[in-house]
Amino acid sequence: MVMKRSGLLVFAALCIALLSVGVFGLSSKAARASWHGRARAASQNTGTISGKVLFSGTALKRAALDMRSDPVCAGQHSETVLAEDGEVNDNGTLPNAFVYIAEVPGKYKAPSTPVTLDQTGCMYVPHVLGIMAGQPLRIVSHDATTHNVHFMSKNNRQWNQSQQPGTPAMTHRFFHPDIMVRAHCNDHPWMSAYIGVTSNPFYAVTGDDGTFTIKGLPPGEYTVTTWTATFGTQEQKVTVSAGETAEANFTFTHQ
Ligand SMILES: [Cu+2]
Repeated sequence: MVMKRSGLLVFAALCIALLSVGVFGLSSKAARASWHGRARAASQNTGTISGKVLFSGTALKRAALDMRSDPVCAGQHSETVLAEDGEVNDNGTLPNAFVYIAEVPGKYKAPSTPVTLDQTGCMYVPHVLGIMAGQPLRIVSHDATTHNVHFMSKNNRQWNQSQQPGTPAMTHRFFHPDIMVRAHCNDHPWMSAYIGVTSNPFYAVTGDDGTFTIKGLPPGEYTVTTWTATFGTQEQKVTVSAGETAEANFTFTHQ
């Protein structure tokens, strides 16, 4: 009788031990799962805005650039060069639209990596670019003629520098946000570029497919602005959620 009872006790103790191992195993599995969940949440705590800049209507006739005043410039083009402003892509979208978010909470440090503005074929490449306030702008020339780079800023000092052929790159910084700084060349009046100077890295320039993507945004509601040289500027309110992509499309037409 005594033996039987102690046998039962041993059996019960074994059952409790097995049960607790099982429970412990389960709870550590649950802990691991929740740790993975947190890690995933940390990498997905920002969101994206992406969309298209569309054009509705008939594209404008773009002016032909007259480069005859400088044979070095004219001699670099075998075909007529059209003004870039007003260009519409084949798929009905706009290139060279500057999409940005003026107000984003927090402070963003300007990258030390320069953005390059090239002068080639007596044209600025790219025609539209974005840069953060304080970030270096590297200005290079591939032309065998003298250029005069003139930045007509609204919120920054004007800047006007000649660049001789074969001379090293020049560096310039804009210290205050400025939408847009127009660049032009005093020697070649057809040359123009636009520089969007921002206080944060949340901007994009559309290319030949007219799309843009702005990543890494903290969740929140933002005013997204799209600037174009020819068709004006539009704003749109967009809500960004963590780990998701919000869509924002803009449609421009003749003003
Ligand atoms: Cu020039």
